[in-house]
Amino acid sequence: MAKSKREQTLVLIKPDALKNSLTGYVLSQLSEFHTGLRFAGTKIVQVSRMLAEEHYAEHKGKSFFSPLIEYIMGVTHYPKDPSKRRVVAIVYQGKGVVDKIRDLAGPTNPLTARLERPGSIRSLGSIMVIKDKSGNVVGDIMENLIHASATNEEAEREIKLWFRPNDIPPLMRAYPVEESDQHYYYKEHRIYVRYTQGSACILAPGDIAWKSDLASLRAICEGKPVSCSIESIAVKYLINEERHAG
Ligand code: 3AN
Repeated sequence: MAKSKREQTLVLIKPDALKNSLTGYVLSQLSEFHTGLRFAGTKIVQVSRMLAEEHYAEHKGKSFFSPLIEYIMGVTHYPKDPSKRRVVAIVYQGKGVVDKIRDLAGPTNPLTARLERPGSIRSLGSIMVIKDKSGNVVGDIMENLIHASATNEEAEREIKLWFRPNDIPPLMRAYPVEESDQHYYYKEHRIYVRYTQGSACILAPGDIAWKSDLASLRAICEGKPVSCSIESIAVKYLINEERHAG
C-alpha cells in the first residue's frame, strides 16, 4: 500500500438511510463544522453485483453474504423500483479520519449501538430477519445505515474500488495516479488490450488511472500474478455504466 500524507476514508450512505430520509442527518453528523473533516469526492452509485461482491469480498461464504449483497445493491429496500436503488459514496479527508468516522458511526450491530453508543449513527439502524422462499426465518441482516472503512489499508482499497482518480480533484487525491498509454478492455473476468466483441473499454490512452491499477493491468497482460482480482480493477470504470461486459 502506498503511504499518503492525506488521510482519507470511504463512507457509503446505504439504501436504508436513503429510504428513511436519513441522508441529511448523516451528512450533518459528519459535517466539517462538527468533525473538522472535508469531502474529497462524492457520487451517487447504482451498485452492480460485481461492485457489491468486491466491496464485501471478505464476507464471501458467510451465511449473510447473499442478503448483504442484495442490501447494498438496494434490492432489499427497493425490490420493485430499480431506479431508486442507489448509495451515496463519499471520500472524507482529515487527520484521524478513519477512526473519527468509525467512532461517529458506532458499533456494526444497531442493537449494540443503541445499548452502548446511543446517539451514534448506527443506533438508528435496525435488524431485519431473512426468510427463505417458504417464509421460514433463516437469519438476520444488520441494516446499519452507513459503511465506513475500518483501517487506512481498507480505506485505500475501498476508495480505489469506488472512485476513479478523476472523481476526486487533483489536489485532494491521496494515492498516486498515472496516465494510461494504451487501451484496456474488460470482458468476463479477462482483460484485453484490443477490442473484442462484447468487451467494455475501461481505460484509453490519456486516461488517468490509479497507478496501482495500471501496474496490475500490465502484470495481468504479461501473465504475471497480481494480488487483487481483475474485477476490483475493472469495476470502478464501469460504475453507472449500462454496459457491464459480464
Ligand atoms: P462494519 O460495517 O462495521 O465494518 P463488517 O465489515 O464486519 O462491519 O460487516 C459488513 C456488513 O455486513 C455490516 N455493516 C453488516 O451490514 C453486515 N454484517 C456483518 N456481520 C454480520 C452478521 N453477523 N450478521 C448479519 N450481518 C452482518
